[in-house]
Amino acid sequence: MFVSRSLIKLQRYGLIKVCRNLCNQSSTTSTGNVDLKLENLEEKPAFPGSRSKWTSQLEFIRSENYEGIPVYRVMDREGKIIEPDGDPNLGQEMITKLYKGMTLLNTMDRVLYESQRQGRISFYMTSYGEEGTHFGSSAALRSDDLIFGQYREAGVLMWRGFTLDQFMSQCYGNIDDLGKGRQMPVHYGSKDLNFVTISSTLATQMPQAVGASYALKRQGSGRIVICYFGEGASSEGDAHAALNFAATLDCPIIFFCRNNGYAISTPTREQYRGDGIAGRGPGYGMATLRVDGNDTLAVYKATAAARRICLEESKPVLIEAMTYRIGHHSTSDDSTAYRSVDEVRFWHQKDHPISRLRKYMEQRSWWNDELEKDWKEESKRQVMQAFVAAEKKIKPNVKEMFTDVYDEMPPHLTEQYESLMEHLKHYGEHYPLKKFNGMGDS
Ligand SMILES: Cc1ncc(C[n+]2csc(CCOP(=O)(O)OP(=O)(O)O)c2C)c(N)n1
Ligand SMILES: [Mg+2]
Repeated sequence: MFVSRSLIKLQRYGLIKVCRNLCNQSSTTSTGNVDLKLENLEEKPAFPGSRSKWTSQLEFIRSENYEGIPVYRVMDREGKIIEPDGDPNLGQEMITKLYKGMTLLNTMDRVLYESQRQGRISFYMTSYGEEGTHFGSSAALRSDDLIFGQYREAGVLMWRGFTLDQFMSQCYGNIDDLGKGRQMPVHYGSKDLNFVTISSTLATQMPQAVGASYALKRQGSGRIVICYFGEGASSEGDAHAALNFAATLDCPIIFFCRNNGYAISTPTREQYRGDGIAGRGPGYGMATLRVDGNDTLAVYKATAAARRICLEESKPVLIEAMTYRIGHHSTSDDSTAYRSVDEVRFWHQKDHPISRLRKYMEQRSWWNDELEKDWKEESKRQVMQAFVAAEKKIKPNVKEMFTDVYDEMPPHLTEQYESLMEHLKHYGEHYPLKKFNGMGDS
C-alpha cells in the first residue's frame, strides 16, 4: 500500500523513470500486473491484477439480478435442428453408432441393476437420462485424450471400446477384471483406452486431472485431458483448487460437469446459491459454456469446440451439461423418498436424450420401428451373453488383493497376507475357495 501511494506521487511529479526503477526494485508483481503509465493511473485502479474501473456507486453485486447463463442447444425436444447451420452433420453411420451406444448402455444398465437386486453383484449405478452427455462428449475427443471420470460415465468408456465382457467382468470382480477384483462394481479403468481408474471419493480426480494435463502440455503432446464430475462434487474443496490451478497454469483440460439435478438426495437448490457450476467459470477466468446435456449433438459440438480452445490456446474450459438423473443414485438409494414420481416421469417421457436422437434419426429415415425392434433384441442378446459369461468365470486368487498395489509389497501388507493364508489353511473349508483361481486345493 505504502509503495503504491509513493509510486503514484512520484508519477504525479513526472518522475516516471524514478518510479519505474523503484517499482522494479520493490515489487516484481507490481510491474508484472499494473500498467503504470501516468495517464492511465488517474483513470483506473492500479491494484496488481486489476482490470476494473473506479465507481462511486455503493452497489453490491447480487447474482439474482442477472439472468442465468443460457443453455446451448442444437435440437429442440422434438429432435428438430433449431438453426439451419446448427447441425454438426455427423452422418448416418456416426449418428447410428451414437444411438446404438446410448441404447446399449441403457440395456446393460437394466441387466446389471437387476443383477444387483437379485444379489448377484454387490453394487451398481445406472446412467439413465445422462447417455447424451457421455456419448456426445466422448465422440468429440481424440482416442488418446486422457479421461478422468467420477463414476457415472460408463458410456464414455463404452464409446472408447470397453467391451461388454470387460464391463461385466469388472462388476463381477472375476478373473478377467482389469482391476483384479479389488474395486467395487462400476470402478472401471483401462490403461489401453486412456481412462484413469475411478476412485469414487468425490473430486479426487479433479486435481489429479489438472496435474496430468499440465504434464501433457509440457510434453507438447497434442493431447488434452477431460475431467468429468457431478454438480455435487463441485462443492468439494478439491474442485475449487483444481479449477484455479488449471486456470493459472493454462492447462489443456475440459472440466465437464454433469449437472443432473441431484447429489444423492441433495437437490441443486440446496447445493449452491449462484448460477450453477457454469456461473463459477468467469470467476476462475475460464472459457465456459452451459449446454443441454440431453441434446447429444449440442454436447458433441460443445466438446469439440472446447477441445480446440484447449489445444490452440492452451487453456482450460468449463462445460456444464444440464441433464437429469432418472435412476436412483445407486442401488443403495431409493429416490422416491426425496422426489416425486411425476418429476422423474417428466424427464423420462418428455426430455430424454435417447428419444430425442431417435426423433432426429427418424426425420432422416435413418431409423424406424423395425430397426428399433431388431436392435433391441440384438443388444439384449449381446448384454446377456456377456452377463452369463462373466457370472461363470472364477474369481482372481486372493493374493491379488495384496500384490500389484505397491511396486513392492510393504511389510504391513505382507503380514496381513501371511495372516490370511494361515487363516485359510485352518478354516478354508468354510469358504468357496474352488471359485478362486488356483485356490481349489487350499
Ligand atoms: C468425499 C466424499 N464425500 C461423500 C461421498 C458420498 N457420495 C457419493 S456420491 C455422492 C453424491 C455426488 O453427487 P454428484 O457429484 O452430483 O454426482 P452424481 O451422483 O449426481 O452423478 C456423495 C455425497 C463420497 N463418495 N466422497
Ligand atoms: Mg449430481
